[in-house]
Formats: sequence, C-alpha cells, structure tokens
Amino acid sequence: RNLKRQTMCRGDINRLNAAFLAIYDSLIPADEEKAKQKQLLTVLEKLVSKEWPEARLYLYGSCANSFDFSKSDIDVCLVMEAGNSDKSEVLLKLADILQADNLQNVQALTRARVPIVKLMDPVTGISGDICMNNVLAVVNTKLLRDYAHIDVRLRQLAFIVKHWAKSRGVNETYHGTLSSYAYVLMCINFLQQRRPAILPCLQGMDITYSVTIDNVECAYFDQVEKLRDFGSRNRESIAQLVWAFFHYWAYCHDYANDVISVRTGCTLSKRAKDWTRRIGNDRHLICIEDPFELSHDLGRVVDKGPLDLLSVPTATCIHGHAADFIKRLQQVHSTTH
Ligand code: 3AT
Ligand code: MG
Repeated sequence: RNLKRQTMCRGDINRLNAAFLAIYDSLIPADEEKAKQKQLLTVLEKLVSKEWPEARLYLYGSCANSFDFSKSDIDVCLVMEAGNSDKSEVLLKLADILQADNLQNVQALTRARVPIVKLMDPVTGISGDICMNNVLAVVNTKLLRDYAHIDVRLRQLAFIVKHWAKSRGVNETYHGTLSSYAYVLMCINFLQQRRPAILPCLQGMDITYSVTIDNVECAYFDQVEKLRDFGSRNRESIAQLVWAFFHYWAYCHDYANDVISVRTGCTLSKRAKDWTRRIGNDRHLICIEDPFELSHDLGRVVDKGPLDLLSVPTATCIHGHAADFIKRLQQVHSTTH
C-alpha cells in the first residue's frame, strides 16, 4: 500500500511539474522579442549620443536580469554626468529628442520617486521607461542575472511566483504590495536556505567583481560559470520547490522578528537593523534587505491594508494565498488517493 501511495505521490508531482514547466515555457520571451529589444536600444543609443556623446545606456530590471516575461516593457538607464543641469532638465530634453524621432506616448515623469521618461516604439511595438543615473539598479540587475545562471530552478521558481503575484494583484508597490525585484530576492533567499542549498551566497564568497556607486560598495563572486554544479546535490523538482516556497513563507519565516537577507544567505534580526517600528510611511511589516543598499528595506512599502485593491493585509494575504494553494494541493492529493 505504501509503495502504491508513493507511486501516486510521484504521479502528482510529475503532473504538477509538467504544469509548472508549461507555464514557465509559455512566459519565456521568444528570441525575436529579445532581438527587437536590442534593436530599440540601438536606436535609443544613437539618439542619445547625438545630444550627449559621453552618455551610455544600460538595460536593467527584468529585461536584463533574465526574469522577464514575454511582452514585458524594457527598463533603460541613462548614465551621464549631468554637469549644471539637473535630472529633470535632462529628462525633459530627452523626451523632446524622442518625440522628434517619432517615438510614441512619450511622457517625462519628473516628479516620480524615480523620475523617468516613458515611450513606445511603433516599429518594434515595445514600450519602455528611461531613468537616469540609477547605477545601483544596473548592478543589482547583474547580481540577479548571475544568480539565475547558477541553477535553472531559480528562473523557473521566480517565473511561477511572479506569475502568481501578478495574477493575484500582489505585485504593485503603489498598492502596498511587493515589487518583482523583492519577490525574486525572496526566491533567491529561499533557495540559499534549502538543505542541501540550491544557491550559494555570492556576497559571502571570494570577491571577483567590485564597484562602488554612491559610496555603496557592491562586491561579490561573479564567476558563476564555475558554480553550475552547485545545487546538484539537491534533486528537488520545481513542483516541490513551489510547494516548499509557499509553505516556507506562510509558516516558517518569522515576520515579526526577522529580515530576509540575500547578502548573508540567511535571515537577520529586525532589531539589529532597527527596523522594529513604523517610521513615516515605512512600516517594516515584511523586511527584505537590499543586497547592496543595506539601509534599504524593500518590504517597507507593504501596507497593512493595501488600499482599494485588497481588503486584507498583504502579509496575511501572502499567508492566505499560500494557505489556499497548499489546501488545493492537499485536495488534489486526497482525491487521487
Ligand atoms: P517586471 O518584470 O517589470 O515586473 P522587474 O524585474 O523589471 O519586474 P521592477 O519593475 O520591480 O522589476 O524593477 C525594475 C528594476 O529596478 C529591478 C531592480 O533592478 C530595480 N529595483 C526595483 N525596485 C528597487 C528598489 N526598491 N531598490 C533598488 N532597486 C530596485
Ligand atoms: Mg520592469
């Protein structure tokens, strides 16, 4: 009987694996789409260098960290010495240049927390945002991309989690929920803590890459091609990991006292970071340390009553959805036995 039960369980896992991998495959952008993104970047580079020959453009965010879904917008960072002009002036000028070149829906949002110019390219159909001198984002993009190269299960898990978060409406910082960047960090931290570990802690290893940006030192081991076998002792499948991910964040993480920390590969105490009470709008209900800007809590945006979108606290919501999810898995399980 036990043997039969085990075989059935494996059957369930295989079915779930196939379902998750099908979702993952359906979300991966096609090669032509990546080529179009490069084509648009080249057009933008030409326009920018005519006005500012020293300026450079970098892709960052999901289009460059390998966690992008098909048909995503691109995030571009303009890096240049602004001289006497401030960011707003440069972005307004950039918006004029883009408009004159027939890019569409061009809009300079100079008062946003991260000022940007929005655009849509009628040739490739791709939309994007251009920010300025946000070099830390370019570097944290590289960190995420490097982690993704170590074990394919990170990309698979992050796709499923992002897909879940977007479908559930819990991936919108302006509605008091977490950013995609925060969810990917939760995936990395979770895989660092599996036993055997599936991901290492790159910032705890020998340093092979180091840059200092705005007085923040960003240093870690980036020769990830040498770590391709790192997770091979752990044979967990994507279905097991998705289940374990929700189980871990629903029942095992101590939200009241702990901080999620990819930099250390484990958790830190909120007390040590002094993230124990609300300061202004920063509530520190779910604490996620930025891997480089250590005073930056990516969970600080999480609200207790995420405005009109959700009527329950996000933390409870994440627990609730995960609990739902697990209940459903258990139902699948019991109906097949
Ligand atoms: P989507 O595919 O667009 O949902 P993404 O990976 O592009 O996901 P975001 O749109 O949340 O992620 O953010 C774009 C990039 O900006 C990702 C990261 O490099 C950087 N970033 C986002 N939020 C923060 C933050 N709070 N602190 C530092 N960098 C951030
Ligand atoms: Mg993005």
